[in-house]
Amino acid sequence: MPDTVFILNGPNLNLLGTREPHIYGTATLADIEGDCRSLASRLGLAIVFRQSNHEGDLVDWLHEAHAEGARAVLLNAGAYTHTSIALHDAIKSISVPVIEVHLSDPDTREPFRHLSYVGMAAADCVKGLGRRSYLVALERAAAL
Ligand code: CA2
Repeated sequence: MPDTVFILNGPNLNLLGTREPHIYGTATLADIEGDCRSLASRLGLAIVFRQSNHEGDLVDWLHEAHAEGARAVLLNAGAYTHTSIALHDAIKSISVPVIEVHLSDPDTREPFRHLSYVGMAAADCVKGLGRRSYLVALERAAAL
């Protein structure tokens, strides 16, 4: 699947659009998936779009993206960004480039969000653009 981009979303992102709109916007994850599907079809890319609240699912899906020969992974690991050495190691263990994605800019928020284990292993990062972060990251994936 060389023209496939996996877009993986971590904990609590299934509830987007319901709380904290001043930080995350009003779009739901389904809205963001729709944005990504429209852009992907214009770019000639297929996408696999998933969300899980479980760290191991995200690890398994990174391995799957590698096994399937995906072009890239867009990963919004949610709070696991700041805690997960397992995700860090999974990113390092695959040859598929991973682009870290965030709706908000964690660097301008609480200090505990300033450390990113995902970012230490990822090839690139797009953050702070709200739902548009995903589209900018998808365009970068298409250019890889
Ligand atoms: O800005 C981002 O995209 C984050 O990855 C979102 C995570 C946060 O832990 C990261 O530091 C930055 C949190 C997602 C929480 O999702 C919510 C969904 C509905 C209502 C409130 C939060």
